Amino acid sequence: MHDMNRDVARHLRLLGELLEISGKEPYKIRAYYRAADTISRLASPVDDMDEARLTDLPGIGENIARKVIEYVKTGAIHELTELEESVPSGLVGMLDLDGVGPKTIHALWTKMGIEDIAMLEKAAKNRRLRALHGFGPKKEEAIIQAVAGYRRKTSRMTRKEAEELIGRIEPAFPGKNFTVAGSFRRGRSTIGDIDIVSTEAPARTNALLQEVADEIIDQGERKTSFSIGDRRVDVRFCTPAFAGTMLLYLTGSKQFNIKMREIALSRGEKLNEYGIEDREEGRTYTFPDEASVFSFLGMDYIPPELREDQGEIEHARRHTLPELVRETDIRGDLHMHSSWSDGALSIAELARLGEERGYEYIACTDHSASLGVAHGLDAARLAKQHHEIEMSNRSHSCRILAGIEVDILGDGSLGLSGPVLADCDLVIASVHSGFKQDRDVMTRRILSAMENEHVDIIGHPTGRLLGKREAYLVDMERIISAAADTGTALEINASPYRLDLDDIYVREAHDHGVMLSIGTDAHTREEAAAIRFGVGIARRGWCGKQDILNTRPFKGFFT
Ligand code: DGT
Ligand code: CA
Ligand code: CA
Ligand code: ZN
Repeated sequence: MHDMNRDVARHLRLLGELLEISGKEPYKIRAYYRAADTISRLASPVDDMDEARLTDLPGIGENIARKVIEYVKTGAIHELTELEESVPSGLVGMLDLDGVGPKTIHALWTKMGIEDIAMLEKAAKNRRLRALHGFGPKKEEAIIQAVAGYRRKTSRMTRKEAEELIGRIEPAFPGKNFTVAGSFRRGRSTIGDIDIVSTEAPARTNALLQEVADEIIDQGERKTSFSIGDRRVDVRFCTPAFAGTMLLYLTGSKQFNIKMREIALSRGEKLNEYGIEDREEGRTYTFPDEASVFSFLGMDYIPPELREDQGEIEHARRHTLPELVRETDIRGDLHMHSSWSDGALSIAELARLGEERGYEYIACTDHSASLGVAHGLDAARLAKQHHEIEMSNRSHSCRILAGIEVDILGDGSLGLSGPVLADCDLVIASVHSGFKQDRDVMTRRILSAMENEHVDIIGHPTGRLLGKREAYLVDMERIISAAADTGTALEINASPYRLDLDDIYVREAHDHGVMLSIGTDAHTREEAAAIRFGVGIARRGWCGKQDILNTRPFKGFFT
């Protein structure tokens, strides 16, 4: 369809929907829907139709024809703009919910004052909708489900959710011959959909997928798409002979693929999923793995985490790629909570967990007692904790560092006094309250924490919670340059719900010579394994071993 026709149809439909939401005359509304339908089916573009030609079309009268022309000329329909401004802005968004139409929205709004998805969800969960004519417990439940589905569709997955989904999909690949590609393989902090390259027999996998998929979107010998838990999965089948180019293509990113294809072209070669065609020789080379593709093109192997067309391709051609930090380089976790505050593990359990993970040290960084965080430690309890840590360190090879995660208060001062902080081995300072401050205030607040001589690390520097809370407003450029000046490390909080700092800031920090520190913020055993997510982000930020604080051996850690 023509872009313009699609836009015009969408705007006419929205005009009808808004009229219906506001409770206007039904005949007028139907006219807009009908006109939208007509235009969306039209073979020729409306751009160059005059009023006479438009009114010849079925269902389009003078009034609507003028609106079409107005849209083509100005990119807007005045009446629609006015209508949009006259109703609460959240009403239209409710149209995105499965099974909720303009008529329902009209009733919800006028009879219950519901103006957006959040209010609707709350009313459904509090069982208030059933008071409305035509609504019952079933409909309430359907709305709760529709909101959940909408949230999943519009939000990206955490890496944890993606891993859980992959675990559910695995049985469809009994030979284990599959690789998860796409943004997941590149180590991105959030995942849109899951892409898989498989060398298994398509027929068998397709049959097995019937068991794990919620809905098969499209099934074939070359590719299959399905949904699971409202998430999308794309599978590409290939033979081992050309798995290299297939995996390279499906790992992306798109920008990376485009640049790689350009490089091949400049050599007189055509790169695609199936191989590299030498146009002069008229033959196609195939590659069983990615390494052989890179070497054929005269490049060093580019780790998936760097494949974003951010300079890595040029470095690979000049053989100057950095050596990235690996999970095995990590000698300890610099952010964990114990049962002294809101964690599940005792100090001794932390030490044993560290031994199991092969760590030399773990920083126990419980919360300080101040506004906002439950079970925080005051100076007296912190001193008691230090005693317990000393005891543990006598009998465990994994040393516990007596750390603290101290609150950065609203005015930039810290939740514990200087002498108390001086007694700690490691001080993380974090914002846990007053997220709504404006950019300049927040920036100065964090800067003053960095200037405090006792602060070693700024915890989760932007404060975002993926899918739940936006980062607070803060000037990261200034934070990064102050980190360089004061020698304060910035945390890569490895929790899959945070991943904060994210890759772009990590790269910037790295470029400014700032030290980064990876901590899981774990409150349980399982969460300690999140360190791998943090390492992925560090790699995406071009960090080597030397850029990460906790690759340092325990001896020399404080020097
Ligand atoms: P996502 O799913 O939003 O987290 O991000 P990706 O990177 O996984 O993107 P997706 O799933 O749309 O596509 C998977 C890979 O396929 C992508 O990383 C590169 C490749 N790809 C997708 N679309 C294009 C395209 O238009 N051109 C080229 N050259 N490659 C593409
Ligand atoms: Ca994807
Ligand atoms: Ca995809
Ligand atoms: Zn925290």
